[in-house]
Amino acid sequence: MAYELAPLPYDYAALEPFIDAETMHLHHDKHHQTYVNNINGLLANHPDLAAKPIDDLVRDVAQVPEDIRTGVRNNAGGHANHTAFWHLMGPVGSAGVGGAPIGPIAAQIAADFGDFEAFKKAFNETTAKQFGSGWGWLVYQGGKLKIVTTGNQDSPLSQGLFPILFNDVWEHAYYLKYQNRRPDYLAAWWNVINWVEVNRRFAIAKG
Ligand code: MN3
Repeated sequence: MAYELAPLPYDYAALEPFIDAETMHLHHDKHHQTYVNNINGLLANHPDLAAKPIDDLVRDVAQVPEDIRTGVRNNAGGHANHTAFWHLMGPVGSAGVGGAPIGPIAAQIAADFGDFEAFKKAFNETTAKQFGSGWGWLVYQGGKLKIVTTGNQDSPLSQGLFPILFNDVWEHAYYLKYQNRRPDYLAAWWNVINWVEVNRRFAIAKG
């Protein structure tokens, strides 16, 4: 059973003006589709692996045969990361999207970072410094929230962690609108965060 690219859970223009429709078309229809095509190609002769949910494939990437492991790491990671990323954002103006955090994650952010502004600053500064392509992540480890980055499409799932909130800082995510201004993209992105989804993920991360 091959992996498939699900449609975006909202309109391509739903994240305007913070993320533009053209970027969403390219990012979802071209970049994400390529990861899906690549992972299907890599696993064409490995039906046992191709049967796994994509998050499980990323979680267990160390068990993938060595000759295809790097390809699987990059492309299964790309498919898993982007699938989760689309749901982490929501239409501008919808309930629970943008603004200050709500629910249990709001209290945890206050406990671990002081307040939302301090958390945003820490997340943006850490993620802006990721050299080259990669992701910034909020994870829950040892009873605390922690901000980490990874290169390429590497996921905290492969380290046994369930990411709660994350942003894609590959240039394909922002270059059309923000060019080289990654910090401007990072600052704008908080306007499209779906805090309902963040809380759903936080509950899973806490176990
Ligand atoms: Mn991307």
